[in-house]
Amino acid sequence: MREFIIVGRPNSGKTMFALNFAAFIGSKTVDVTFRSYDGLMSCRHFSIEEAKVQLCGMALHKTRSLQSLILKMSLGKTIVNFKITDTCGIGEKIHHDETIRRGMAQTLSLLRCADFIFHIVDVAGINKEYLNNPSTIDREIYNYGIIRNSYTILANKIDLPSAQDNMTKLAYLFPKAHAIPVSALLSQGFKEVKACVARNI
Ligand SMILES: Nc1nc2c(ncn2[C@@H]2O[C@H](COP(=O)(O)OP(=O)(O)O)[C@@H](O)[C@H]2O)c(=O)[nH]1
Ligand SMILES: [Mg+2]
Repeated sequence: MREFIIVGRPNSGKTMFALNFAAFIGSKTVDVTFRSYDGLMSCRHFSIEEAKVQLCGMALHKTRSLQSLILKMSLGKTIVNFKITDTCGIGEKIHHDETIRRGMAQTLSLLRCADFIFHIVDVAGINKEYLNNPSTIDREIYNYGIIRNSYTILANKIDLPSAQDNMTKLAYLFPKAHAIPVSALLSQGFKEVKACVARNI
C-alpha cells in the first residue's frame, strides 16, 4: 500500500488537512493508528468531528507521534487503499522536550521512506523574516523534496486574508515545486489534491 506522508512546521495545518481530506473523499469516521517513537502502537476510532476536536489545535505540537489513516479512493471501477500519515511538526531548533525531539526524528525517518510527500506550508505565515531566511525548515524540506520526484507543496490557509498576496512569494521561495493552494479548514483545493493522490496511488 502506498504511504503519503504529511510534513511541515507545527501549526501549519497538517492534522486538519488529513482529517478534512479523509472526509472529502467520503470517510465519515476514521481509525487513527498512533505509533510513538518507542514502538508503541494504539488505534482509536473517531468521527471526523471528534477527531478534529481531539487532535487539532492552536497549541504547538499537538501531534507528537505518527498518526496514520487508511483511506479508500475509487479509481474507475476499482477501489484502492492508501495510507496517509500525519506527523509531528518539525522546526529549526532542537526542542527542549524529549518526546517532541523524538517525534521530529520519527518524522524525518519516515520522510525518507514514504512513497509520496505532502509538504504543508502556512502561506498566511510568510513574512519578511521568513522570506529572508535561507534556512527555514520549509526550505530544508523543499530542497529534499525536489530531488525526490514524489513531492507536492500544499499551500495552506488560503482562506486567510494575509495569504492572498503570499502565493507569489511562495512561488519565488519554492520555484521548482508543484504547489496546490488549499484551505485545510474549509476543504478548498481538495479536488486537485485528490487528483494528485490518484496519479500517485
Ligand atoms: N484559517 C485556517 N486555519 C487553519 C487551516 N488549517 C489549519 N488551521 C488552524 O491552524 C491550527 C493548527 O492546525 P493543526 O491541523 O492542528 O496543525 P498541525 O500542527 O500542522 O497539525 C488550528 O487552530 C487549525 O484550526 C486553514 O486552512 N485555514
Ligand atoms: Mg498536528
